[in-house]
Amino acid sequence: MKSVFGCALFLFAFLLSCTEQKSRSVASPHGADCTEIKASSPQASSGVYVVQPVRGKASFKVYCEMRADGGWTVFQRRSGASVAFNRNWAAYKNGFGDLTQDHWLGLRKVFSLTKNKTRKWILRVDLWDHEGGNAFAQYKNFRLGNEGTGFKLHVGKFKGNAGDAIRGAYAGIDQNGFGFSTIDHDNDGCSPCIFGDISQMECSFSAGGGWWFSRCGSASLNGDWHPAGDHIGWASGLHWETWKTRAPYSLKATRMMIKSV
Ligand SMILES: [Ca+2]
Repeated sequence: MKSVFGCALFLFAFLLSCTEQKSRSVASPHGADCTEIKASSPQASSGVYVVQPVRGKASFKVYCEMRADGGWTVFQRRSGASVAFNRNWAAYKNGFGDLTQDHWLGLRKVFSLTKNKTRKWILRVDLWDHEGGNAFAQYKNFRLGNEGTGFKLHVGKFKGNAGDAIRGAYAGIDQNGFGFSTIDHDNDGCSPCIFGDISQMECSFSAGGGWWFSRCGSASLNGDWHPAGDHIGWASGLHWETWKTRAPYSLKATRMMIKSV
């Protein structure tokens, strides 16, 4: 009886060690960015992966949106009010939220991905409204400047059906080439800005969150989230004013992500 028990114990230990070895051998794919991961592992599904940017100092986790047109590294997602976006410079620089849900990856990480000049990057912005509609904006040659430039936004040629809200609905509010602003870090070009009878010093204060504001402008996706029925009329909110021209309309959900080419 004792030896039967011993055998059973041995068998259990053997099976356990086999299972452990099997789980160890399944290494999750990694690469410089989600595009590289998708290219080397075409079957890889959307989820959290570790990336090590080319010439980047450190590796870090990102959410990869794996699509037929390649792997996209997500750096912004909004879908509700659970993660607050009214945060300061340090938070926008370092990132916040949950990678599998609403989050901001962090300007420093996006910079470290896009500073490699041997690759070009496409920015895709996905937008969802409260009525079941969606639209997108895509930009070639996306990159950010370093922290000394305020993580200045650079975008190239636009395509999409949401309109080019980064360059703006009218002249003088082009966000391309502007640094990032938060409530404690002012790069917005307002000192002050005059809108009708309103004088404004800081776009971040009325928008609620940080952005590459240019005399405020037509795009602002990090403002306060507002639910259906209460999403119209807010100066804060998730705005893409070349799509929702009956401004101010706060979007239901947004996603910003980049792909290397
Ligand atoms: Ca200002």
